[in-house]
Amino acid sequence: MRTQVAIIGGGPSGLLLSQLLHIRGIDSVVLERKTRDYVLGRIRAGVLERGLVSLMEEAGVADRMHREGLRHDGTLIAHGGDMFRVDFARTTGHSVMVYGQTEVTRDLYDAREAAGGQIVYNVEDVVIEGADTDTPFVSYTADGKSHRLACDFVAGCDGFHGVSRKTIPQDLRQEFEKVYPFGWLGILSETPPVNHELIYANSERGFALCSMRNANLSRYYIQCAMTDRVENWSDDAFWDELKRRLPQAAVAELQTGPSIEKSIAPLRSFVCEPMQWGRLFLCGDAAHIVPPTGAKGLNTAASDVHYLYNGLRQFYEEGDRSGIDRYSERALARVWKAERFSWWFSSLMHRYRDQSEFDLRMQRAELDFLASDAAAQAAMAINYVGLDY
Ligand code: RFL
Ligand code: PHB
Repeated sequence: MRTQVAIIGGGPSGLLLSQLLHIRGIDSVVLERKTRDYVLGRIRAGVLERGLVSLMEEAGVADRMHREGLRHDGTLIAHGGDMFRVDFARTTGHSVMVYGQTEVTRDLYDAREAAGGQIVYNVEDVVIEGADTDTPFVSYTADGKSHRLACDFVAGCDGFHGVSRKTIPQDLRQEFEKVYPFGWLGILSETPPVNHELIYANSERGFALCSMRNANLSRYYIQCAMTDRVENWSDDAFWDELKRRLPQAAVAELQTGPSIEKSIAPLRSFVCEPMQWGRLFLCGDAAHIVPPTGAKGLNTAASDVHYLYNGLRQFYEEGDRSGIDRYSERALARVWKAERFSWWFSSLMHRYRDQSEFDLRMQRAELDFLASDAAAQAAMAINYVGLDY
């Protein structure tokens, strides 16, 4: 089999890239380790930056998002019993879109399938060969048979645990990592959201976040120990703890109910440099991870897709290699800014085991400054709605 771009991974990065290339008449094959239902069962991101919204439009998959997604013009930040609002629309002229990653992925799968796009599920033993030559290929096993997919380029969209990043020889790649000493316990429940905008809360018992998917589907998170297990948290225990971390005004509005999903995610910052090796390009979680505070993971994956798609488009349409040659440099410049924002917002909002009284006063002073200073709020808003590509 032969294609122009072999895409490893059928998560949001791989599917979005495949669909954008298809619009430009560039052929790709997506190789996914799991089934479509498995990928759609992963509850993850909920907030889309304006750049991802535009890419969805360009990919021709934005109709349902515009119908069902919720436009948010600001967010609430709670601390020490108080709550203040950061207004995105007034300070930046932009908003964000609350629309689940599950829905983004579903819309992309539907579009790829409607267009006869090739997605191979349940692939195993994926190996990227000859990425540093002009004739790369990908070998894999599917349905018990070995296959070979020849291509011009390989896009490594296979997430943090995929094979693509490790294909770049170790002596040519540098990895930067910070592991946070806590995780997020999240639940999804068929209850109306506590508020029409998100609430990020710094409380003395730890961080909490009130988010949503739609008018009758809420997503809540609380900071938990890294060693915590989902089985240790009954729904009642979760709601009790959430209430202890939110200001009274929010608790009064909170509607609780049975959880329909419950999971724990560790928090990590990670970047791999460079993001390309010969004809192999890394996209999304394959190259970088951010802690979820500030919702930058999926959005940073989308900005990678933007740079790679445009580089490939220039190559095929104009014979211009500059976009693909500079892919890593361009993508990383934006990745590091998203890393900084996610690290800053995480550091501001969580409780750390070894935090001294001085550290706590610094956190409080920074929150007070953010609550009262228009320039500080503008800096946050610019990052939250998404930096320019
Ligand atoms: P994914 O989604 O991990 O998809 C990679 C795909 O590759 C497949 N795969 C392979 N396929 C073939 N061969 C192999 N050897 C393979 N190895 C792996 C996998 O099965 C999978 O289908 O990466 P991608 O596409 O780069 O997308 C990244 C996003 O999923 C991720 O950044 C976000 O979910 C992060 N994130 C958030 N991002 C936001 O922008 N806004 C948010 O509000 C937000 N909230 C979150 C989040 C992530 C969370 N968790 C659980 C990590 C909230 C949480 C709780
Ligand atoms: C979510 O809705 O899952 C969500 C929202 C905002 C974040 C992280 C996760 O910062």
